[in-house]
Formats: sequence, C-alpha cells, structure tokens
Amino acid sequence: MTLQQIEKLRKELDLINDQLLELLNRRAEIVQQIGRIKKENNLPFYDPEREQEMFEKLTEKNSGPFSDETIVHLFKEIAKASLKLQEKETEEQLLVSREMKKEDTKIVVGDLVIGGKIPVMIAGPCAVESREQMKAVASELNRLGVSFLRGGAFKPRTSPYSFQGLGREGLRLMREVADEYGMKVVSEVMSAEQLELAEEYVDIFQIGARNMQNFELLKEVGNAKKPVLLKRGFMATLEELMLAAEYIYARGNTQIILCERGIRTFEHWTRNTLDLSAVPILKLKTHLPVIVDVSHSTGRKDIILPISKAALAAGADGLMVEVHNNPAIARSDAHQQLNLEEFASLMEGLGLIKKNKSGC
Ligand code: PRE
Ligand code: MN
Repeated sequence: MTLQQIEKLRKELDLINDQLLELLNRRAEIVQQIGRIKKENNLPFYDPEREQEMFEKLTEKNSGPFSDETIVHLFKEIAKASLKLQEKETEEQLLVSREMKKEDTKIVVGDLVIGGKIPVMIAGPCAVESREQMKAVASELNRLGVSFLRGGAFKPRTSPYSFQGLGREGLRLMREVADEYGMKVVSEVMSAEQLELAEEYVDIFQIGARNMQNFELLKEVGNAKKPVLLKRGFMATLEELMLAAEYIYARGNTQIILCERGIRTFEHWTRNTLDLSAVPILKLKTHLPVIVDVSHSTGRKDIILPISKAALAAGADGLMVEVHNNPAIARSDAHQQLNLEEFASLMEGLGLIKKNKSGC
C-alpha cells in the first residue's frame, strides 16, 4: 500500500518535472535572446542588479515550504547556468572555435605541414647574431632533419640597454642561410613597419608573448599572406589567446599556429610555469595547431627532454627550442639555449630525427 502511494506521488512528480523541464528550456531560449541583444550592444552578460531584483520578487512571493534562502539558491543556480549559456553561444561563434570548424587546420609552408600527423621542430638561436652563428646552427639542424629555422632579428628585451637584434641585416642573413639548406624562416615582428620589412625574408611571422594583445599588430598580420605563430602572453588566459587569434583570423589570415610558452606564477625554479593543460584545451576549443616553446617556458636546459616529451604526449603539433652553436657567448637567453650536441640528443631522445628528415 505504502509503495503504491509512493509510486503514485512519483508519477505526479514526473509530470511536474516535465513541466519544469519545459519551463527551464523556455526560459533558456529567452535568456539566449537577451544574450544576443546584449552582445550586439556590447553590454555585459552578467547583471547582478537584475539578478538581485529577481530574487527579491521571488522571495516576496514565496510561501514555502522552501525557505527564501533555498529559493534564492536554486534561482542563483539557474541564473548561473543562463549566464554560461550566453557566454558559450558567443564562444561558439568565434571563427577559430572548434564549433565553427570541426577539422584541424593545417598550416602549409611550401612542402611542409604544421598541424599534420608528424610534430614539427622549430629551432634556432634566440637572436640572429652573425652569419657564422646561423650557418653553424642551420647546418646541424638540417643534418638532423629540422626544416624550420627560428631566430630573432628584432628582440623585445626587458631592458632598453640589452641587445636589440640586428634588424633587417639579421633577417637578410637568416634568409640566405635558410635558403642554403632549404629551410623555412620563423621570426618575430613587433610593429607594422617591421612586418612590412620582414615580409620579404620570413616564411612565418611570430607574434611574441609581449605583443599578444597588441591589437593593431594583430590586425596587421591578419591582413598578411603568410602564417602567424601567435605566442600566449605570460599573463594571458587561454580565452584571451583565442580572442587574440580571432583578431587575425577575422581579418582573413586563417594560417595561425598557437604557442604555449609558460605563464608567470610564484614559482621561480623555472622561468615561467609551463601550462601543459593549455595544449589539450586549445585543441578542444579551437581547430588551430598548437605548439609548445620548451625553452622560454622552462628557461632551463636540464629538463628539456622530459618537458618536450610531455608536450608531445599532451598533443602538441610541434616544439620550439632555442639552439646556439656557442650558448656561453650568446647575446640573449644564454643560459637556456641548447648547444648543438644537446640539441642532437634531444632530437634523438624524442625519436624525431627520422620523422623530421622525411619531411613533416
Ligand atoms: C539572466 C541571466 C544573466 C544575468 O546575470 C541576469 C539575468 C537570468 O537568467 O535571469 C538573464 C539576463 O541576461 C538578463 O536579464 O539580463
Ligand atoms: Mn629567447
């Protein structure tokens, strides 16, 4: 008898649940409409005053048996879920989002691919210093099957008195050396003027961590016809990185590679804290290839092999590593650059030598 009573009451609850479900989703549709209007008018989704007003109206009408606190708690949860719905819809609308494009974006540079099946290695010195240096590094990279040569010609240094790079001369000689070995050039640009100048020499423009939110520069590279390697700012969230990529993509340049390079935390045994979760998260949220800069994130050579392995295991499409023929006399980032033997053993340790040789 008792069981039958419960059964009957549960049927009643089932009916109410159905009604609640319908009402909740009807409410959600209206929330979406409000969200779209707010977005069009650049209004924040979160409106605590409106929520407060809503809770007051509800508690005034509340005649129990739920307490006012419980009612407020339940409706707060509804408002929280509503807010998420509004935010998610905006996120899904981003051109760089996985929702907008299911397939992975592949960056094609000549006969090479970034974001394909084989991880790529982008290596070279922190800064271009001389032809001898670039030749020594490039010839060893080429021997190991690395096809992407990096090197800074414009250096964003913390101190204005530190070496600022060789500028156009650096780009010119890096291009010459790269051509000798059939390699591709990756180099950082910091302004629209530098972009114009570098266009002639580089295959991939790098936007450095410090410029991740230099929106005018992002718009400029968005108009460019070459791929862009966009580094995460050391104080930037993944959402901000995605939005920075959107600036470039929205202008028509869809060839973007995202780069995790560590974020600033209280930890000082590494230069930055490598946020490895960024790799699978970015791959879930966006369709763009993701690489990891293992040199600037850690700032130390002794952990480069396990960190590189971890980055690849997390799904990175490639690695960026600083390599110098004589790190002791490097004009920037001397302590973190691998020498040629160290780099060869890293490649060996990662089992990348053959793969990179056969072309990516
Ligand atoms: C809603 C959602 C989020 C806001 O923080 C406030 C209220 C809600 O779910 O009621 C709807 C809404 O966006 C709004 O009324 O402005
Ligand atoms: Mn460097």
